Amino acid sequence: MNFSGLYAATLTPFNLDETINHDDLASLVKFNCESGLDGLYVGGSTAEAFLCSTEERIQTLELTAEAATADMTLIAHVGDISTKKSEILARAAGAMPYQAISAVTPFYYPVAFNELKKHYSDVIQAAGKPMIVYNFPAFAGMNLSGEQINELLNIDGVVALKQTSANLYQMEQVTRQNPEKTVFNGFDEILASGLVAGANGGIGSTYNIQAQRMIDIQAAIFTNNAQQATALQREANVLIDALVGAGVIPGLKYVLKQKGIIQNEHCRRPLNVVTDEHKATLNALIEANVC
Ligand code: HMN
Repeated sequence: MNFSGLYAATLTPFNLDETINHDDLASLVKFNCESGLDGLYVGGSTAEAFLCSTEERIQTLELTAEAATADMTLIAHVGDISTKKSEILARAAGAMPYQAISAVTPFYYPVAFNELKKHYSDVIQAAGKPMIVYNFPAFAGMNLSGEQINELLNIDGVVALKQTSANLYQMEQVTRQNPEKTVFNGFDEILASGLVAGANGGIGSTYNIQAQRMIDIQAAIFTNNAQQATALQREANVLIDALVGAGVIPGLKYVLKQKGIIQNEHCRRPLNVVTDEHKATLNALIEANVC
């Protein structure tokens, strides 16, 4: 199966008491299914996965798969710092209608590269589904070289890479050296540049509120319209700058609530609460139809 395309990294709506709000979750999944995107990347950083228990992460995967329409490609993020926990999540995702799994490189404890390769093989085996390796040096703290990324892409069962890095030279090298693999751009603020460097699609949090713009950026690049792609990326980045200022996850939830797609904007502590100043910035962008 070809996984290339654009995917929204899903959010997990919470009630004020930090329990998962099922109605909001279903509503957001339906909204994303009607956005023209190719699929959903479920249970990743944007979903506050590392603030949730393993049971909650499995429940979120279940609820999303139930609410999603059949035309969406579903990727389950099962990454964790523990191989054992990742295997539990992978086994659960393996039994659900997900087309692939993905896992961020384990963080916090230093892991030798051989152990990292074994981690991915074990998780792939537990799921019995194709794996998308998730490289995110800034948060995961693991700075993989191009050669190491190539080695990970050559593990049995690895079909793709989610490259959340602003290193566009590495993006070009990895896509050139692995033409048969899918490589996703992971930072929305450089989608146009990532696609020019060779990415075959993107996965991002801000796609939840600017799906059409991301689709248009990809279309502009694929039709050799660099000027149009730059203009659209600049529009996108005005919004992304405001979200980064507010805190990306709380900011996205705030916008989705203002637009009536979810009713509860709460995040898991200790994530930020959006300040009045940032609310005003986001409100102005909503009023100006930027999102
Ligand atoms: C996920 O794991 O949920 C996402 O795929 C992560 C995604 O790459 C986002 N990265 C982070 O949140 C760190 C981006 O969409 C990011 O939010 C966006 O580029 C704004 O910086």
